[in-house]
Amino acid sequence: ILLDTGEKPGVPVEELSKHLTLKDGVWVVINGEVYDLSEFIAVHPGGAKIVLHCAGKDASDIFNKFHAKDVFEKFLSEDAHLGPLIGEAEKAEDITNSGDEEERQERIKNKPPINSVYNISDFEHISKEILTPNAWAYYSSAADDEFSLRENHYAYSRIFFHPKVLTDVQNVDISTEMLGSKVDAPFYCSAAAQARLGHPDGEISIARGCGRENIIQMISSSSSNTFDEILDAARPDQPQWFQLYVLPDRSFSYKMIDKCKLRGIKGIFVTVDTALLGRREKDMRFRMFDNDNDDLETESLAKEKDPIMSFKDPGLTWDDIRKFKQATDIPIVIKGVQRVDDVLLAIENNIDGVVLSNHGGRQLDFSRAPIEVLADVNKVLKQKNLENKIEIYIDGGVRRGSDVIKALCLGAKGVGLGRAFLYANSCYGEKGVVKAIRMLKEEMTLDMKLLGVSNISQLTPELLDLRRLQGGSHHSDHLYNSAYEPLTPAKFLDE
Ligand code: 173
Repeated sequence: ILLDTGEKPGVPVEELSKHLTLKDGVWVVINGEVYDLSEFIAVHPGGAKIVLHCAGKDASDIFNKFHAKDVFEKFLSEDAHLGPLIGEAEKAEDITNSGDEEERQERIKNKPPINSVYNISDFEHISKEILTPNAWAYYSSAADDEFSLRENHYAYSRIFFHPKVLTDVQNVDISTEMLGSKVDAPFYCSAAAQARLGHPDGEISIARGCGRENIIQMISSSSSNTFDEILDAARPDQPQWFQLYVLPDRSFSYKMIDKCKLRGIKGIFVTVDTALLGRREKDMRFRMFDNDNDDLETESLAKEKDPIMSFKDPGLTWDDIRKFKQATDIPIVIKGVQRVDDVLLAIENNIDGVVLSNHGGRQLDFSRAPIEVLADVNKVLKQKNLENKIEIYIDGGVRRGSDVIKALCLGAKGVGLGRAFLYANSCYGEKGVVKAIRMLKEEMTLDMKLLGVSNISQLTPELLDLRRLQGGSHHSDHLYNSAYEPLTPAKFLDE
Protein backbone atom coordinates (compact mmCIF):
# COMPACT_ATOMS: atom_id res chain seq x y z
CA ILE A 1 0.00 0.00 0.00
CA LEU A 2 2.93 2.39 0.48
CA LEU A 3 5.69 2.18 -2.07
CA ASP A 4 6.33 -0.57 -4.55
CA THR A 5 8.05 -3.24 -2.47
CA GLY A 6 8.77 -5.56 -5.39
CA GLU A 7 12.56 -5.49 -5.68
CA LYS A 8 13.59 -4.75 -2.11
CA PRO A 9 15.11 -7.48 0.04
CA GLY A 10 13.91 -7.74 3.61
CA VAL A 11 15.48 -5.96 6.58
CA PRO A 12 16.12 -8.22 9.59
CA VAL A 13 14.99 -6.77 12.90
CA GLU A 14 18.58 -7.09 14.23
CA GLU A 15 19.75 -4.69 11.51
CA LEU A 16 16.95 -2.28 12.37
CA SER A 17 18.12 -2.03 15.95
CA LYS A 18 21.51 -0.67 14.83
CA HIS A 19 19.96 2.49 13.39
CA LEU A 20 18.69 4.56 16.26
CA THR A 21 20.51 7.87 15.95
CA LEU A 22 21.26 10.58 13.44
CA LYS A 23 24.85 9.29 13.31
CA ASP A 24 23.88 5.67 12.56
CA GLY A 25 20.73 6.51 10.63
CA VAL A 26 17.16 6.67 11.88
CA TRP A 27 15.25 3.59 10.71
CA VAL A 28 11.58 3.15 11.47
CA VAL A 29 9.02 0.41 10.75
CA ILE A 30 5.70 1.54 9.31
CA ASN A 31 3.02 -0.94 8.31
CA GLY A 32 5.54 -3.75 7.93
CA GLU A 33 8.07 -1.77 5.87
CA VAL A 34 11.37 -0.27 7.00
CA TYR A 35 12.19 3.35 6.16
CA ASP A 36 15.38 5.32 6.59
CA LEU A 37 14.15 8.68 7.87
CA SER A 38 17.62 10.15 8.57
CA GLU A 39 17.15 12.88 5.96
CA PHE A 40 13.42 13.37 6.40
CA ILE A 41 13.66 13.81 10.17
CA ALA A 42 15.09 17.33 9.75
CA VAL A 43 12.02 18.47 7.82
CA HIS A 44 9.25 16.39 9.43
CA PRO A 45 6.54 19.03 9.97
CA GLY A 46 5.46 17.27 13.17
CA GLY A 47 8.93 17.74 14.65
CA ALA A 48 12.09 15.64 14.89
CA LYS A 49 11.51 14.38 18.41
CA ILE A 50 8.68 11.99 17.58
CA VAL A 51 10.63 10.47 14.68
CA LEU A 52 13.70 9.92 16.85
CA HIS A 53 11.48 8.42 19.54
CA CYS A 54 10.29 5.83 16.98
CA ALA A 55 13.80 4.89 15.78
CA GLY A 56 14.29 1.11 15.65
CA LYS A 57 10.64 0.54 16.51
CA ASP A 58 7.31 -0.19 14.89
CA ALA A 59 5.65 3.21 14.58
CA SER A 60 2.61 2.05 12.58
CA ASP A 61 0.01 3.01 15.18
CA ILE A 62 1.34 6.53 15.66
CA PHE A 63 1.91 7.02 11.92
CA ASN A 64 -1.59 5.84 10.99
CA LYS A 65 -3.10 8.13 13.58
CA PHE A 66 -1.72 11.19 11.77
CA HIS A 67 -1.01 10.26 8.18
CA ALA A 68 -2.76 9.00 5.07
CA LYS A 69 -1.48 5.82 3.48
CA ASP A 70 -0.24 7.70 0.42
CA VAL A 71 1.86 10.26 2.30
CA PHE A 72 5.19 8.59 1.46
CA GLU A 73 4.17 8.30 -2.18
CA LYS A 74 3.78 12.08 -2.14
CA PHE A 75 6.78 13.05 -0.04
CA LEU A 76 9.43 10.36 0.40
CA SER A 77 11.99 9.25 -2.17
CA GLU A 78 12.13 5.59 -3.15
CA ASP A 79 15.70 5.37 -1.72
CA ALA A 80 14.40 5.91 1.79
CA HIS A 81 12.30 2.76 1.56
CA LEU A 82 14.55 -0.11 2.61
CA GLY A 83 12.16 -3.06 2.25
CA PRO A 84 9.91 -5.26 4.38
CA LEU A 85 10.81 -6.01 7.97
CA ILE A 86 11.91 -9.56 8.75
CA GLY A 87 10.97 -10.43 12.30
CA GLU A 88 9.00 -8.39 14.76
CA ALA A 89 9.91 -4.94 16.05
CA GLU A 90 8.95 -3.48 19.40
CA LYS A 91 5.98 -1.09 19.17
CA ALA A 92 6.81 2.57 19.78
CA GLU A 93 4.94 4.03 22.73
CA ASP A 94 2.46 6.72 21.70
CA ILE A 95 3.76 9.88 23.34
CA THR A 96 1.54 12.19 21.30
CA ASN A 97 -1.36 12.07 23.75
CA SER A 98 -1.46 14.81 26.31
CA GLY A 99 -4.09 16.39 28.48
CA ASP A 100 -6.86 14.79 30.49
CA GLU A 101 -8.65 12.44 28.06
CA GLU A 102 -11.45 11.56 30.49
CA GLU A 103 -12.29 15.19 31.03
CA ARG A 104 -12.24 15.77 27.26
CA GLN A 105 -14.65 12.90 26.65
CA GLU A 106 -16.98 14.42 29.22
CA ARG A 107 -16.90 17.76 27.37
CA ILE A 108 -17.60 15.98 24.09
CA LYS A 109 -20.63 14.31 25.70
CA ASN A 110 -21.91 17.73 26.75
CA LYS A 111 -21.08 19.66 23.62
CA PRO A 112 -23.72 22.14 22.42
CA PRO A 113 -26.39 20.66 20.10
CA ILE A 114 -25.67 21.65 16.50
CA ASN A 115 -28.79 23.80 16.36
CA SER A 116 -27.37 26.03 19.06
CA VAL A 117 -24.50 26.94 16.73
CA TYR A 118 -25.28 30.36 15.27
CA ASN A 119 -22.05 31.35 13.57
CA ILE A 120 -18.62 30.16 12.44
CA SER A 121 -16.95 31.41 15.62
CA ASP A 122 -19.12 29.00 17.64
CA PHE A 123 -17.39 26.06 15.94
CA GLU A 124 -14.03 27.53 16.90
CA HIS A 125 -15.11 28.02 20.49
CA ILE A 126 -16.43 24.44 20.76
CA SER A 127 -13.27 23.06 19.11
CA LYS A 128 -11.13 24.80 21.70
CA GLU A 129 -13.03 22.85 24.37
CA ILE A 130 -13.18 19.41 22.76
CA LEU A 131 -10.08 18.95 20.57
CA THR A 132 -7.01 17.13 21.88
CA PRO A 133 -4.35 19.64 22.97
CA ASN A 134 -2.25 18.54 19.98
CA ALA A 135 -4.96 19.17 17.43
CA TRP A 136 -6.00 22.49 18.94
CA ALA A 137 -2.38 23.68 19.07
CA TYR A 138 -1.76 22.69 15.46
CA TYR A 139 -4.97 24.12 14.02
CA SER A 140 -5.10 27.35 15.98
CA SER A 141 -1.46 28.33 15.83
CA ALA A 142 0.00 30.95 13.53
CA ALA A 143 3.39 32.55 12.98
CA ASP A 144 5.39 34.41 15.65
CA ASP A 145 3.20 36.88 17.53
CA GLU A 146 0.17 36.12 15.34
CA PHE A 147 -0.37 39.73 14.27
CA SER A 148 -1.24 38.63 10.73
CA LEU A 149 -3.65 36.00 12.04
CA ARG A 150 -5.68 38.54 13.99
CA GLU A 151 -5.31 41.27 11.39
CA ASN A 152 -6.68 38.96 8.67
CA HIS A 153 -9.97 38.94 10.53
CA TYR A 154 -9.95 42.47 11.89
CA ALA A 155 -9.28 44.08 8.50
CA TYR A 156 -12.75 42.96 7.40
CA SER A 157 -14.24 44.89 10.32
CA ARG A 158 -12.77 48.13 8.97
CA ILE A 159 -14.99 47.97 5.89
CA PHE A 160 -18.57 49.22 6.12
CA PHE A 161 -21.39 49.16 3.55
CA HIS A 162 -23.27 51.73 1.47
CA PRO A 163 -26.56 49.81 0.96
CA LYS A 164 -29.03 50.63 -1.83
CA VAL A 165 -32.77 50.79 -1.15
CA LEU A 166 -35.94 50.03 -3.12
CA THR A 167 -34.26 47.66 -5.56
CA ASP A 168 -36.59 44.60 -5.35
CA VAL A 169 -34.59 41.91 -3.60
CA GLN A 170 -37.25 39.20 -3.45
CA ASN A 171 -34.98 36.73 -5.22
CA VAL A 172 -31.30 36.65 -4.41
CA ASP A 173 -28.99 34.32 -6.29
CA ILE A 174 -25.54 33.67 -4.78
CA SER A 175 -24.49 30.95 -7.24
CA THR A 176 -21.41 31.54 -9.37
CA GLU A 177 -18.70 29.92 -11.45
CA MET A 178 -15.10 29.32 -10.38
CA LEU A 179 -12.43 28.09 -12.82
CA GLY A 180 -15.26 26.92 -15.04
CA SER A 181 -17.18 24.97 -12.37
CA LYS A 182 -20.72 25.99 -11.47
CA VAL A 183 -21.17 26.20 -7.71
CA ASP A 184 -23.96 27.21 -5.32
CA ALA A 185 -21.92 29.81 -3.42
CA PRO A 186 -18.84 31.98 -3.99
CA PHE A 187 -16.87 30.51 -1.09
CA TYR A 188 -14.88 27.26 -0.86
CA CYS A 189 -13.32 25.00 1.70
CA SER A 190 -9.61 25.75 1.50
CA ALA A 191 -6.83 23.22 1.94
CA ALA A 192 -5.67 22.50 5.47
CA ALA A 193 -3.52 19.61 6.64
CA GLN A 194 -4.71 16.73 8.79
CA ALA A 195 -8.46 16.94 9.20
CA ARG A 196 -8.38 13.57 10.98
CA LEU A 197 -6.63 15.16 13.97
CA GLY A 198 -9.99 16.72 14.75
CA HIS A 199 -12.46 14.11 13.52
CA PRO A 200 -12.13 10.41 12.61
CA ASP A 201 -13.84 11.00 9.24
CA GLY A 202 -11.04 13.41 8.27
CA GLU A 203 -11.39 14.94 4.81
CA ILE A 204 -14.07 12.40 3.83
CA SER A 205 -16.82 14.17 5.75
CA ILE A 206 -15.61 17.50 4.38
CA ALA A 207 -15.92 16.12 0.83
CA ARG A 208 -19.43 14.85 1.55
CA GLY A 209 -20.58 18.08 3.20
CA CYS A 210 -19.25 20.16 0.30
CA GLY A 211 -20.92 17.78 -2.15
CA ARG A 212 -24.29 18.12 -0.44
CA GLU A 213 -24.14 21.91 -0.62
CA ASN A 214 -22.35 22.11 -3.98
CA ILE A 215 -19.33 24.12 -2.95
CA ILE A 216 -15.72 23.35 -3.77
CA GLN A 217 -13.29 21.53 -1.51
CA MET A 218 -9.60 22.19 -2.09
CA ILE A 219 -7.80 18.98 -1.16
CA SER A 220 -4.59 19.44 0.82
CA SER A 221 -1.28 17.88 -0.22
CA SER A 222 -1.01 16.92 3.45
CA SER A 223 -4.50 15.50 3.91
CA SER A 224 -5.01 12.74 6.45
CA ASN A 225 -7.07 10.64 4.06
CA THR A 226 -5.54 9.60 0.77
CA PHE A 227 -6.15 11.65 -2.35
CA ASP A 228 -8.16 8.77 -3.83
CA GLU A 229 -10.28 8.28 -0.70
CA ILE A 230 -11.27 11.95 -0.76
CA LEU A 231 -12.14 11.85 -4.46
CA ASP A 232 -14.12 8.64 -3.99
CA ALA A 233 -16.17 10.36 -1.27
CA ALA A 234 -17.35 13.02 -3.72
CA ARG A 235 -20.49 12.89 -5.86
CA PRO A 236 -20.08 12.09 -9.57
CA ASP A 237 -19.96 15.70 -10.80
CA GLN A 238 -18.69 17.36 -7.64
CA PRO A 239 -15.87 19.78 -8.50
CA GLN A 240 -12.75 19.48 -6.34
CA TRP A 241 -9.42 21.29 -6.43
CA PHE A 242 -5.97 20.13 -5.38
CA GLN A 243 -3.42 22.12 -3.39
CA LEU A 244 0.09 21.26 -4.48
CA TYR A 245 3.20 21.55 -2.33
CA VAL A 246 6.30 21.49 -4.50
CA LEU A 247 9.20 19.43 -3.19
CA PRO A 248 12.84 19.73 -4.33
CA ASP A 249 12.31 16.56 -6.36
CA ARG A 250 9.90 17.78 -9.04
CA SER A 251 8.98 14.25 -10.11
CA PHE A 252 6.60 14.18 -7.12
CA SER A 253 4.84 17.29 -8.45
CA TYR A 254 4.41 15.96 -11.98
CA LYS A 255 3.19 12.62 -10.65
CA MET A 256 0.50 14.46 -8.68
CA ILE A 257 -0.43 16.65 -11.66
CA ASP A 258 -0.94 13.46 -13.71
CA LYS A 259 -3.05 12.02 -10.91
CA CYS A 260 -5.15 15.20 -10.83
CA LYS A 261 -5.84 14.80 -14.56
CA LEU A 262 -6.75 11.16 -14.14
CA ARG A 263 -9.21 11.94 -11.35
CA GLY A 264 -10.82 15.01 -12.92
CA ILE A 265 -9.51 17.69 -10.57
CA LYS A 266 -10.78 21.12 -11.68
CA GLY A 267 -7.96 23.34 -10.45
CA ILE A 268 -4.40 22.97 -9.13
CA PHE A 269 -3.42 25.47 -6.46
CA VAL A 270 0.35 25.66 -6.13
CA THR A 271 1.28 26.98 -2.71
CA VAL A 272 4.01 29.59 -3.09
CA ASP A 273 4.30 31.10 0.40
CA THR A 274 6.02 28.19 2.14
CA ALA A 275 9.72 28.27 1.23
CA LEU A 276 9.99 27.07 4.82
CA LEU A 277 7.29 26.54 7.38
CA GLY A 278 6.64 29.55 9.57
CA ARG A 279 7.46 29.52 13.25
CA ARG A 280 4.30 28.51 15.10
CA GLU A 281 5.13 28.97 18.74
CA LYS A 282 1.78 27.93 20.18
CA ASP A 283 2.19 24.66 18.37
CA MET A 284 5.81 24.31 19.46
CA ARG A 285 4.98 24.99 23.10
CA PHE A 286 2.02 22.63 23.35
CA ARG A 287 3.04 19.83 21.06
CA MET A 288 5.94 17.44 21.25
CA PHE A 289 8.93 19.53 20.39
CA ASP A 290 12.12 19.24 22.41
CA ASN A 291 11.19 21.71 25.11
CA ASP A 292 11.39 19.48 28.17
CA ASN A 293 15.12 19.48 28.87
CA ASP A 294 18.10 21.73 29.47
CA ASP A 295 20.32 20.48 26.67
CA LEU A 296 20.93 23.39 24.30
CA GLU A 297 21.87 21.05 21.45
CA THR A 298 18.67 18.92 21.25
CA GLU A 299 16.53 22.02 20.82
CA SER A 300 17.99 22.63 17.37
CA LEU A 301 17.96 19.02 16.22
CA ALA A 302 15.69 19.68 13.26
CA LYS A 303 17.78 22.55 11.98
CA GLU A 304 21.34 21.51 12.66
CA LYS A 305 21.55 18.90 9.92
CA ASP A 306 20.96 21.40 7.17
CA PRO A 307 19.74 24.85 8.07
CA ILE A 308 18.30 25.54 4.63
CA MET A 309 16.63 22.20 4.14
CA SER A 310 12.89 22.42 3.96
CA PHE A 311 9.89 20.18 3.69
CA LYS A 312 8.96 22.26 0.67
CA ASP A 313 11.31 23.66 -1.96
CA PRO A 314 12.74 27.14 -1.30
CA GLY A 315 14.05 27.03 -4.88
CA LEU A 316 10.56 27.28 -6.40
CA THR A 317 10.31 30.02 -9.08
CA TRP A 318 8.05 31.40 -11.83
CA ASP A 319 9.87 29.08 -14.19
CA ASP A 320 8.41 26.07 -12.35
CA ILE A 321 4.94 27.57 -12.53
CA ARG A 322 5.31 28.07 -16.29
CA LYS A 323 6.35 24.43 -16.64
CA PHE A 324 3.39 23.23 -14.57
CA LYS A 325 1.16 25.30 -16.80
CA GLN A 326 2.66 23.65 -19.89
CA ALA A 327 2.35 20.20 -18.38
CA THR A 328 -1.43 20.25 -17.97
CA ASP A 329 -4.67 21.73 -19.23
CA ILE A 330 -6.05 21.88 -15.67
CA PRO A 331 -6.21 25.53 -14.54
CA ILE A 332 -3.15 26.52 -12.47
CA VAL A 333 -3.60 28.97 -9.61
CA ILE A 334 -0.82 30.25 -7.35
CA LYS A 335 -1.76 30.35 -3.69
CA GLY A 336 -0.08 32.77 -1.33
CA VAL A 337 0.30 35.95 -3.39
CA GLN A 338 0.71 39.08 -1.27
CA ARG A 339 1.46 42.02 -3.54
CA VAL A 340 0.03 43.69 -6.63
CA ASP A 341 3.24 43.20 -8.67
CA ASP A 342 2.97 39.44 -8.31
CA VAL A 343 -0.62 39.47 -9.54
CA LEU A 344 0.62 41.37 -12.63
CA LEU A 345 3.40 38.80 -13.09
CA ALA A 346 0.85 36.00 -12.83
CA ILE A 347 -1.16 37.66 -15.60
CA GLU A 348 1.97 38.05 -17.75
CA ASN A 349 2.65 34.36 -17.26
CA ASN A 350 -0.88 33.39 -18.30
CA ILE A 351 -1.65 31.84 -14.94
CA ASP A 352 -5.35 31.12 -14.45
CA GLY A 353 -5.66 32.56 -10.98
CA VAL A 354 -4.05 33.74 -7.76
CA VAL A 355 -5.08 33.33 -4.14
CA LEU A 356 -4.31 36.44 -2.13
CA SER A 357 -3.34 34.74 1.11
CA ASN A 358 -0.84 34.80 3.94
CA HIS A 359 -1.54 31.16 4.76
CA GLY A 360 -3.92 32.02 7.57
CA GLY A 361 -1.19 34.06 9.28
CA ARG A 362 0.93 30.90 9.61
CA GLN A 363 3.88 31.99 7.46
CA LEU A 364 5.32 35.53 7.50
CA ASP A 365 3.97 37.44 10.48
CA PHE A 366 3.18 41.08 9.56
CA SER A 367 2.22 40.14 6.05
CA ARG A 368 -0.81 42.29 5.31
CA ALA A 369 -4.40 41.18 5.56
CA PRO A 370 -5.40 39.74 2.16
CA ILE A 371 -8.55 41.90 2.00
CA GLU A 372 -6.34 45.00 2.14
CA VAL A 373 -4.13 43.63 -0.63
CA LEU A 374 -7.26 42.84 -2.64
CA ALA A 375 -8.38 46.47 -2.45
CA ASP A 376 -5.01 47.52 -3.96
CA VAL A 377 -5.12 44.79 -6.60
CA ASN A 378 -8.64 45.73 -7.64
CA LYS A 379 -7.69 49.36 -8.18
CA VAL A 380 -4.63 48.56 -10.30
CA LEU A 381 -6.32 45.86 -12.41
CA LYS A 382 -9.14 48.31 -13.15
CA GLN A 383 -6.71 51.08 -14.13
CA LYS A 384 -4.88 48.69 -16.46
CA ASN A 385 -8.06 47.10 -17.77
CA LEU A 386 -6.86 43.67 -16.68
CA GLU A 387 -9.79 42.69 -14.47
CA ASN A 388 -10.91 39.84 -16.68
CA LYS A 389 -7.46 38.43 -17.34
CA ILE A 390 -7.21 36.36 -14.17
CA GLU A 391 -9.42 34.96 -11.41
CA ILE A 392 -8.67 36.42 -8.00
CA TYR A 393 -9.27 34.31 -4.90
CA ILE A 394 -8.70 35.26 -1.30
CA ASP A 395 -8.54 33.54 2.08
CA GLY A 396 -7.72 34.37 5.69
CA GLY A 397 -9.84 35.66 8.54
CA VAL A 398 -13.22 35.02 6.91
CA ARG A 399 -16.00 34.32 9.42
CA ARG A 400 -19.20 35.83 8.03
CA GLY A 401 -21.22 36.02 4.86
CA SER A 402 -20.59 39.76 4.95
CA ASP A 403 -16.83 39.09 4.72
CA VAL A 404 -17.43 37.08 1.54
CA ILE A 405 -19.57 39.91 0.13
CA LYS A 406 -16.86 42.49 0.86
CA ALA A 407 -14.23 40.42 -0.95
CA LEU A 408 -16.54 39.94 -3.95
CA CYS A 409 -17.24 43.69 -4.09
CA LEU A 410 -13.47 44.12 -4.43
CA GLY A 411 -13.24 41.77 -7.38
CA ALA A 412 -12.67 38.36 -5.79
CA LYS A 413 -14.13 35.42 -7.67
CA GLY A 414 -14.19 33.19 -4.61
CA VAL A 415 -13.35 33.24 -0.92
CA GLY A 416 -11.64 30.41 0.97
CA LEU A 417 -12.13 29.33 4.56
CA GLY A 418 -9.66 26.88 6.08
CA ARG A 419 -9.81 26.65 9.86
CA ALA A 420 -13.57 27.32 9.84
CA PHE A 421 -14.17 24.01 8.06
CA LEU A 422 -11.62 22.13 10.17
CA TYR A 423 -13.45 23.31 13.28
CA ALA A 424 -16.95 22.60 11.92
CA ASN A 425 -15.80 19.12 10.91
CA SER A 426 -14.03 18.52 14.22
CA CYS A 427 -17.18 19.33 16.18
CA TYR A 428 -19.88 17.59 14.13
CA GLY A 429 -18.30 15.84 11.11
CA GLU A 430 -20.28 16.04 7.86
CA LYS A 431 -23.25 17.64 9.64
CA GLY A 432 -20.99 20.41 10.87
CA VAL A 433 -19.62 21.05 7.39
CA VAL A 434 -23.14 21.28 5.96
CA LYS A 435 -24.19 23.58 8.81
CA ALA A 436 -21.19 25.87 8.24
CA ILE A 437 -21.97 26.16 4.54
CA ARG A 438 -25.68 26.78 5.14
CA MET A 439 -24.97 29.48 7.73
CA LEU A 440 -22.63 31.29 5.36
CA LYS A 441 -25.11 30.99 2.50
CA GLU A 442 -27.92 32.32 4.69
CA GLU A 443 -25.80 35.19 5.98
CA MET A 444 -24.80 36.09 2.44
CA THR A 445 -28.35 35.95 1.10
CA LEU A 446 -29.74 38.04 3.95
CA ASP A 447 -26.95 40.62 3.73
CA MET A 448 -27.30 40.95 -0.03
CA LYS A 449 -31.01 41.67 0.39
CA LEU A 450 -30.21 44.32 2.96
CA LEU A 451 -27.54 45.69 0.67
CA GLY A 452 -30.05 46.00 -2.17
CA VAL A 453 -28.45 43.56 -4.61
CA SER A 454 -29.79 40.31 -5.99
CA ASN A 455 -26.85 38.58 -7.62
CA ILE A 456 -23.08 38.30 -7.51
CA SER A 457 -22.48 40.44 -10.62
CA GLN A 458 -24.04 43.43 -8.83
CA LEU A 459 -21.39 43.38 -6.10
CA THR A 460 -19.08 46.35 -6.79
CA PRO A 461 -16.67 48.56 -4.79
CA GLU A 462 -19.28 51.36 -4.78
CA LEU A 463 -21.17 49.36 -2.14
CA LEU A 464 -18.24 49.63 0.26
CA ASP A 465 -16.94 52.38 2.50
CA LEU A 466 -13.19 51.74 2.37
CA ARG A 467 -12.03 54.90 4.13
CA ARG A 468 -11.01 53.08 7.29
CA LEU A 469 -9.52 50.00 5.62
CA GLN A 470 -5.92 51.20 5.27
CA GLY A 471 -4.59 52.23 8.62
CA GLY A 472 -7.94 52.90 10.29
CA SER A 473 -9.02 51.56 13.63
CA HIS A 474 -11.60 48.89 14.36
CA HIS A 475 -13.83 47.97 17.25
CA SER A 476 -13.05 44.93 19.35
CA ASP A 477 -14.84 41.74 18.25
CA HIS A 478 -15.90 39.91 21.38
CA LEU A 479 -16.95 36.68 19.67
CA TYR A 480 -13.65 36.45 17.82
CA ASN A 481 -11.61 37.33 20.88
CA SER A 482 -13.31 34.74 23.07
CA ALA A 483 -12.46 31.92 20.66
CA TYR A 484 -8.92 33.21 20.06
CA GLU A 485 -6.25 31.37 22.04
CA PRO A 486 -3.66 33.90 23.20
CA LEU A 487 0.03 33.05 23.20
CA THR A 488 1.45 32.17 26.60
CA PRO A 489 4.95 32.75 28.00
CA ALA A 490 7.46 30.04 29.01
CA LYS A 491 6.29 27.70 31.77
CA PHE A 492 8.06 26.96 35.05
CA LEU A 493 8.59 23.28 35.86
CA ASP A 494 6.12 23.37 38.77
CA GLU A 495 3.38 25.17 36.82
O1 173 B 1 0.08 25.57 7.59
C1 173 B 1 0.48 24.41 7.73
O2 173 B 1 0.49 23.86 8.82
C2 173 B 1 0.95 23.73 6.55
O3 173 B 1 0.83 24.28 5.51
C3 173 B 1 1.54 22.39 6.61
C4 173 B 1 1.20 21.47 5.67
C5 173 B 1 1.75 20.21 5.73
C6 173 B 1 2.60 19.85 6.69
C7 173 B 1 2.93 20.78 7.64
C8 173 B 1 2.40 22.05 7.60
